[in-house]
Amino acid sequence: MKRLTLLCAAWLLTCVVLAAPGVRNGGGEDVILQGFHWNSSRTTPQTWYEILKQMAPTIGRDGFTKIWLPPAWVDKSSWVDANSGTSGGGEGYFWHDFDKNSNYGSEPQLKQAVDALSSAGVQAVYDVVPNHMNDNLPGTQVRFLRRLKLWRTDCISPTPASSCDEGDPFDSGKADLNTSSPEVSSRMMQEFRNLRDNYGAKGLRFDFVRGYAPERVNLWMKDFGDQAFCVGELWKSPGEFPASDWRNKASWQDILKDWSDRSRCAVFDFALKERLQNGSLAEWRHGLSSNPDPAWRQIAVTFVDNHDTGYSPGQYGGQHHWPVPEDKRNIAYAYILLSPGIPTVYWPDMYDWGRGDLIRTLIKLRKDAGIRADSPIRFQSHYSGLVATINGSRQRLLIALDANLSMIPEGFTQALFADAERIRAWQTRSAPEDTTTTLHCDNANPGNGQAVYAVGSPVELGAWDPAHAISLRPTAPHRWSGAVVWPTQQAIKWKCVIRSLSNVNQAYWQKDPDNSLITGAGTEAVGSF
Ligand code: 7SA
Ligand code: CA
Repeated sequence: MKRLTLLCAAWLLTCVVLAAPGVRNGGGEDVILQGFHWNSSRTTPQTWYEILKQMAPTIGRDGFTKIWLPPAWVDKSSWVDANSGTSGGGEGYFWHDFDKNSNYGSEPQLKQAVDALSSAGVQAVYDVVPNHMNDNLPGTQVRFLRRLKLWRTDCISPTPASSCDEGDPFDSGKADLNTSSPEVSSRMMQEFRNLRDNYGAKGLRFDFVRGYAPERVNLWMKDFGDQAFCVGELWKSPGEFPASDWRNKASWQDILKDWSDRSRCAVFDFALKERLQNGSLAEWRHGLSSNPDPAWRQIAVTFVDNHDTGYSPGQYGGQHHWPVPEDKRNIAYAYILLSPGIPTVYWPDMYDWGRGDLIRTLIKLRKDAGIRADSPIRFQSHYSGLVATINGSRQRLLIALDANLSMIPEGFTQALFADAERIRAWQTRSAPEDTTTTLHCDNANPGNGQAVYAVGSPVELGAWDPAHAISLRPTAPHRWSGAVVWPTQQAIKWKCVIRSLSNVNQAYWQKDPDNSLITGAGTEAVGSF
């Protein structure tokens, strides 16, 4: 009887876990292609949808599992910015109707492109823009009557605008829709269902999510498909929140995780983007995609650039609001494609600017290793540049980006050397679980300006290079200790070493023989001078 009770309890627990409303991140094994750039709506003589249909087999073969399509709704806006001397409009972000005959091509061409992509194993994620619409041009499928407070501006006087907008205004807010109005919200829901049922939409990219409530996105997604993929574009730095708002003092990661928790959607990793732009290589680890908590890693849709931040082929070079510099683009793609999170590749980087071979190789390496959105990543910060191990479901990867890692640890085979060896990756056959071992060095008497380190065969201990040994700290008289996280069941050799704090080459080694251990066999190991 007892055994039966246990089985039932386990079954119930499994049900609860499975039923728990998880984040709609597509399962965490996707590689996404941003299937357009800023000038894609202006391509000639072919329409963009014709190009997508033609490229569909290539896109599938290159390893992409999802494609982010531009907004499908017709946009006949046009604007000139006298200050910057630029102009634009028609890209879909100032749409006036749900009509799918847009500057990207005709409705039949859209359907043919999506069918071709689906046949190539690539799912369509549609970009949707519920925050605002062009209030100057009449639509036929969308007729919001101004009398029902359907627009933000209808509520500005005498009631405050906030009563008609669940978030920020786009520009002046004149074009903002009141997404909390039942008529607006249900009309959007109807259109999302239409994209799903008649246009092959397997997921949605929500534009300008700062402009409406995350809970609204959750409501729409419950109707569109509670397990379908969704990703929000929350591009809003902490400083853009009012001083009274907790997010004004929070990190980019906290702001993104809060939005994802409330919408239950994945989110573009602007925390990583900010580090790519402003941080050193060693600080790229502070993106959402490398957070120590897998629940944070798994919501991160990583990218190097997109149609706003990056350059685009064609007029004005696109928008390039915040581009990653040319000399960092290859290592940035190596990082997002071999790391946790859900990587997104920007179309021109893949198909216009000649880094397609590198990206194709990186995608294959990612898939062979079984790297997922929540895969564990461990940074080996005792090297320069970026050195990390990533535990895929099938292989363990070691990556070294612009790093001074010279000796390669046992068990790894070379997988990729690229970009003048600024990108190096090795793989192991299996990806065992990690385990933690505390190392102790006894009879240690470091002098002034000296400290005690552990050095040894694995990359975690500097691959026998004292310059990359890990530092220990005093935990008892003449005992220095430190914890190391590494794969279990590995035969390790190591030594205690006293090293000068100022000169890495001045090292006093523990006498032979090496200390040796099998990781996971115990929780600690002792060496002695
Ligand atoms: O500056 C870059 C970063 O530097 C870093 O050092 C900073 C970062 O914080 C800093 O650390 O990032 C800042 O700047 C970003 C870019 O502006 C901001 C970000 O919040 C801020 O921190 O990102 C915002 O702007 C992006 C373009 C948005 C983000 O969601 C938003 O947060 N991206 C998405 C949203 C839209 C709009 O749907 C799209 O915009 C993007 O492609 C999409 O990805 O309302 C009626 C009306 C009047 O009010 C106006 O006066 C009138 O002029 C209409 C007219 N507005 C026109 C615009 O002036 C014109 O530019 C409009 C009709 O057309 C154009 O708007 C374009 C927009 O320029 C373009 O980017 C829009 C519609 O066609 O489509 C695109
Ligand atoms: Ca709004």
